[in-house]
Amino acid sequence: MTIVATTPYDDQKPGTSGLRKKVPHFQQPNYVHNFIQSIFDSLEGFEGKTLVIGGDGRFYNREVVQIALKMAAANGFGRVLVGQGGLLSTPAASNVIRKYGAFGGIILSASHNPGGPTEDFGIKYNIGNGGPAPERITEAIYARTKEIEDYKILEAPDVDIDTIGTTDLGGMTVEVIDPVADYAELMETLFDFPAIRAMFAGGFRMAFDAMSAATGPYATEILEHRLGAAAGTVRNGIPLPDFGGHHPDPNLVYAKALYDEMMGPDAPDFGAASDGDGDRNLIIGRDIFITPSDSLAMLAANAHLAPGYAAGLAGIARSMPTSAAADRVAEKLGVGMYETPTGWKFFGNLLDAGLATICGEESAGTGSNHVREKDGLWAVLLWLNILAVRKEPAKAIAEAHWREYGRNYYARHDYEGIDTDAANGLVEALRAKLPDLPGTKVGPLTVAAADDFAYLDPVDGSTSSHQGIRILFEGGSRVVFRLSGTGTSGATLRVYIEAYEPPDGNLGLEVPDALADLIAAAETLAQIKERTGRTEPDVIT
Ligand code: VG1
Ligand code: CO
Repeated sequence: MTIVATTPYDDQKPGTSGLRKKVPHFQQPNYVHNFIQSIFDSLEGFEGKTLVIGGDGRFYNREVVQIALKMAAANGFGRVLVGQGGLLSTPAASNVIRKYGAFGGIILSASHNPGGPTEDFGIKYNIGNGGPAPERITEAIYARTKEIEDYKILEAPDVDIDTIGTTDLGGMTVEVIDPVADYAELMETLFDFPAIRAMFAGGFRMAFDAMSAATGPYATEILEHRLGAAAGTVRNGIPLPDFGGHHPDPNLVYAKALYDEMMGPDAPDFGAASDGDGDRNLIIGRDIFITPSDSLAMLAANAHLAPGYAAGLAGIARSMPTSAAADRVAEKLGVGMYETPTGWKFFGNLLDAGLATICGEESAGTGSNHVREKDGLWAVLLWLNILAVRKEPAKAIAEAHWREYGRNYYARHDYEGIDTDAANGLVEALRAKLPDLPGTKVGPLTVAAADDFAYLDPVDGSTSSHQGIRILFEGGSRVVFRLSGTGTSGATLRVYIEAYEPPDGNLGLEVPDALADLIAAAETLAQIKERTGRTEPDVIT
């Protein structure tokens, strides 16, 4: 074991989901080592215990796996479970941590951001429940990065991570595991595979875009091999270090080809896509895009149709910017509803305490208590299970849902790579005017309430403030403003827009029409044009 002297970097603060930077940034001397040592220095009691390591296969994944292995050995871990080829989707990593009782895990991913020598990379620590480290730990890691003086590493040749089996690394056991097997087995316990298999055997056609990212091997094994979907159902199924040059974000911009196909004359019955690390999902039925917020609500309303949820839900949780569609389902089911800040780490306590069974975010993340991360393929399989039982198209299920609960029209407008000072100024100005807003008119709308969202965790009593500016209008519509915590260049402003139509209201509007007054109000309130110089969002989801 070698102790290497190092000097701190001042920018290793974990964001919404770990530390994310451009690859060249991570390639600075000791940048990766400093961060991994700071993780280990912030933990206690892992001597001899198991660590899980895996990533989404993007550029630099393999190199960092080797560094993490040698540092884990030098720091005293007893065993590391690493996905073959260094690959583990984020939900699969969460499952492996839980299943094998690991102390924690290091997940290498920048999720839905592009990969390649000049694109994004990320490192995240997950705790023993399989979920992202809570803020108390990420704050400790950040504090440590600012004063780190040395790190521990084993001087050893690289470990063969491509061959399944067990090797020794300086007294630590390294087990290279099949990244798919445990995950596929878990899915079989949750869903009615025979019913889904029968649906495919009956001619049901599906298109799944893995976006040349981590989900490919999982989707191919589960959909095509175990469920009998036609060969070719999974597209872009081989994970590539640069995702084939694509942007692995499953939304209507980057998965436009799939969308167009699903709206076209020869559309398959069901379309879906996942992101770089496999924790997000896009759901498109024939002739209908299901917004992630709606998908959460519809999955929650129908979850009992799947064996894993037949006993019903304990509760539902959603991030604050996610639409309130799921709230209406929780109300009808008579179960708890929890509203958390953005980021999956806030769901961990609710899931561990048995308060929530299903969680979701407007950013295409849905999941349940089966792991402690959001899970793209899980959401797709739950949809398939529901379709197989109800024997109706996704569109009919969505429309029936709206007729029962009403419809939350929803869109998110992203302004990417804007000047950081301008973005902070915009948020500060909004914050300053909050007390005066209630009662004021913005176009045809009247502000009912406005605040800066703060969260009190009902399980551990911790608080998180400044989690987004909420402006609620009379009638139940709202606009939310927050800055992204996952970007790697400049700032990204996210504006979340939601309008509610009751069951007897107008359920068939085009989304931009339904939201037009709110979009105008967002501009008036935040002065987006004036402050950022942008007249249009870069991405609308
Ligand atoms: C975004 C999403 C958030 C999600 C996070 C991580 O964060 O808005 O809902 O949990 O990404 O997802 P932000 O701070 O940029 O808005 V993933 O798939 O990157 O692990
Ligand atoms: Co992701």
